[in-house]
Amino acid sequence: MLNEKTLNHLPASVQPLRYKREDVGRGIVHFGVGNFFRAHEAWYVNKCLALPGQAQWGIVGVGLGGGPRGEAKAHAFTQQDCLYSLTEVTASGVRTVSIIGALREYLLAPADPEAVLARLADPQTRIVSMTITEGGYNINEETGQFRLDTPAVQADLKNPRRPTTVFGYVVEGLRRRRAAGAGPFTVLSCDNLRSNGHVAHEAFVGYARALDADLAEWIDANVTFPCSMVDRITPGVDRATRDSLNAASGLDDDLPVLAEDFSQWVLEDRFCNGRPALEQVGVEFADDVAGYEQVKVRMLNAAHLLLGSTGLLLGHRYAHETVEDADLARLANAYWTKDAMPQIDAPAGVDLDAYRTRLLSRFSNRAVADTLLRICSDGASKVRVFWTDTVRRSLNSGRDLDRIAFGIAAYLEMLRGQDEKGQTYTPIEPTLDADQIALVNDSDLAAGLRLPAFDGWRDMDTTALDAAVVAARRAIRDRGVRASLPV
Ligand code: CS2
Repeated sequence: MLNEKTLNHLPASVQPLRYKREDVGRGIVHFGVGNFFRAHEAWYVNKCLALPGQAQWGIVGVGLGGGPRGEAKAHAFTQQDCLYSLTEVTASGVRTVSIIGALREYLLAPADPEAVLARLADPQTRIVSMTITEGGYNINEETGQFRLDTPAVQADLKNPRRPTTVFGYVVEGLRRRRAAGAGPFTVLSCDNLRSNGHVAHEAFVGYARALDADLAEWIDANVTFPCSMVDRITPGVDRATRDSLNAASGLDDDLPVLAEDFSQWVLEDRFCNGRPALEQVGVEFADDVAGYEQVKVRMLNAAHLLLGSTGLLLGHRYAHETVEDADLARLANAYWTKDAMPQIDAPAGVDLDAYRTRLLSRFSNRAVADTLLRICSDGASKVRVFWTDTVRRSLNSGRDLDRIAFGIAAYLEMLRGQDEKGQTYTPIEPTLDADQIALVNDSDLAAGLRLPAFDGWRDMDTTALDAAVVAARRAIRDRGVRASLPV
């Protein structure tokens, strides 16, 4: 088993740690220790730890979800002393395996809330980062404000010293620090959101305001919320993938992660209490992170959702199958060149056409074997984040709405859980209840447009768009996906 004892006996092809594990401190607390975080932030920090003077920046991972799954995950991390391997694979199949030791400790919040609060309050903690998903910030899309009315938030507001949400934990941690004179930490969102730092600011200060106006003011004045653009395609790892990763690496790792070789992180340099020397390990610092975010979300993520929905309906299951399908590659190119690229204000130096070509190659990476169900999971939140800007701009400019309407139609048809070959699959939609999902089976093909996914442009006149979505759904059903592609 991979752990500190076996670290000295790694297969020769595996890149070992380049620092002493026992020297690694706990400068960062991270909420949401998923595969993406383990292949992205933890990978960059792992490289930093090998640089002189950087040992303090180890990471304490926090899992908020309890139950058997949460417990099993915590157990696996503990067994392995929080070590795991990352396999990076190029589009031509070349693999590099390295051990990541940046995760110093893993805390399961429901099992020991006080341990998490103590870490947050500890002056050693200087950054609190998070990957809590696009839909995880509890923001009302129409008002842009933090929602105080959800049961979990209400429970934390009633019992703020024993929180259960990330908002409750972080704000209670900050309350303790303020009381002890320990100073603030940076709150760093690493989710795919437009202006994720501003969204995080709204969420955490919004929660604090409902609790204690003075504390909210202190947070507002002292804590920074840098925006960041994060990018690395990281598939889920099931049992079969785990076994094949271990067979290839020669390791016995219960928690291996797989990712493409590409990685990008663009950050605003606003850290109120120091930061690792990330600029030395490939992280870019920029004032205009929103520009990079726009490019990434509207080019990569939006196309992912479009290809994912359409691909599933056609019977594909993996991302690479969609770009190997000439019709779908044409669809993606049409979306990029006609809908996305003309409307994006790219930061200086970003060549959108080169970015597009690169995306096609990244999506074609077979060894990553990224599933379309993962890509479409929580589509209800992703539509809002990935498509809203493009839809609003298209409605405003009077452009043709063909591909956008088709994308929405394909997403709604995909939610029905059956492809054109009659095979069924289960879409993953954690924010939709059964009644909402049932809207996609209503005989009125416009009913699906009532889903909250589409709230982002309800203030506009959408008559033409709605009609085009209904027509595209009808065409998909009557003529099939291929004959309905708007390219
Ligand atoms: C995907 C992303 O799930 C999705 O929406 O588009 O997870 C994508 O793989 C990452 O954002 C790549 O950085």
